[in-house]
Amino acid sequence: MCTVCGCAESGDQSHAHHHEHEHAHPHEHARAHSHAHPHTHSHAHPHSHEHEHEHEHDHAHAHAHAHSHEHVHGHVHSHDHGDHPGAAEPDASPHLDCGAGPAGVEVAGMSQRRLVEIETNILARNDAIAEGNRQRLEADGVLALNLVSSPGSGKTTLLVDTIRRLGAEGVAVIEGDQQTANDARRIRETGVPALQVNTGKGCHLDASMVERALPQVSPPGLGLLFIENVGNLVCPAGFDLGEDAKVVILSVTEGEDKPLKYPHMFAAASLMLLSKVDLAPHVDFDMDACEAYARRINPELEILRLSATSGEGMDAWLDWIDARREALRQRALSRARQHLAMLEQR
Ligand SMILES: Nc1nc2c(ncn2[C@@H]2O[C@H](COP(=O)(O)OP(=O)(O)OP(=O)(O)O)[C@@H](O)[C@H]2O)c(=O)[nH]1
Ligand SMILES: [Mg+2]
Repeated sequence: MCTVCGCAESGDQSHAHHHEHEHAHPHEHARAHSHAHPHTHSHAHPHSHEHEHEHEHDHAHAHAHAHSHEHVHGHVHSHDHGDHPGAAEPDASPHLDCGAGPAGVEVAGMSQRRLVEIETNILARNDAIAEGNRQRLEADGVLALNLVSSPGSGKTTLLVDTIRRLGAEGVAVIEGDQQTANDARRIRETGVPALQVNTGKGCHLDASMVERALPQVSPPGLGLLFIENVGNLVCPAGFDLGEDAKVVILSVTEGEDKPLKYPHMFAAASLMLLSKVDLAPHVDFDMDACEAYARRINPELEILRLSATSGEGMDAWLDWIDARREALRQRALSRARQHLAMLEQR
């Protein structure tokens, strides 16, 4: 973990989604459990300094330091390290696997055991808050979608176009970025309330940030909440925010092997949007291969191809949201029926 970002990106679904085991209501992304946990990743990270204030001016190169500090992106469970599910063909060429230990990550000067302990604590706290968010959102009938991707894959552009098509009523957005309020401003231009969360050196939103943001961005009649996470294909994978589903966006300019290189995100997502397909003729990107890689990581991943610019695929995306909202309604209905039946039995 970097203690700043608290990164516990790990693909450790037993943590990231443990709520799914503990609660009666089904989450469609429970399937993330169904496969083994890839643990190949590398990560450039920010870091924690007790004397943070002393060099706040330095943030622009926060990632370039080679400090030794606490951070965990690893796994807290033991698993077979020979198993790299979803990885590309085994490569016999010499390489350094720094994620092969129980923590799934190395940090100079820290034991694997300590790393595992830190990650476990952070994720347990995060998951408890996320569960509170989820219960609150579900009780209010709000569908919350957590949009995750690398920087610039088109999250905000997609949201703006989605809102224009859906209409602004009952929609709100939480925007996560390290700095600036640019994205929240873009969203507000559509007439939808948006709250910008700046994470500073942090590289993902966590459940506590969403918990604090929610009261500020909940208009009456809220039914659909988009959370645009910090652009980062690594850390946001491990942090449950209380969302109904993670939607991973991958644009055709990024290279089709991203699901293999950054498997945790694709394992955690329920839907992959292959974005900017209007650019496909101009770039060397094999969409079929990309989808096959993504399904190798997560066989149940739903995939849609779209372009906010040309409008291609937007209807299917709106239909997907609708279906998700309907599933949420059905769950609420069935909970209400159960409750009624219980009362009648008394
Ligand atoms: N051609 C094309 N360009 C797009 C599309 N969607 C977004 N873009 C462009 O991609 C760039 C990044 O778009 P954003 O919507 O800001 O991406 P983002 O994922 O929100 O970026 P961050 O919040 O910084 O991570 C902008 O220049 C957009 O105009 C698309 O469907 N087609
Ligand atoms: Mg954005």
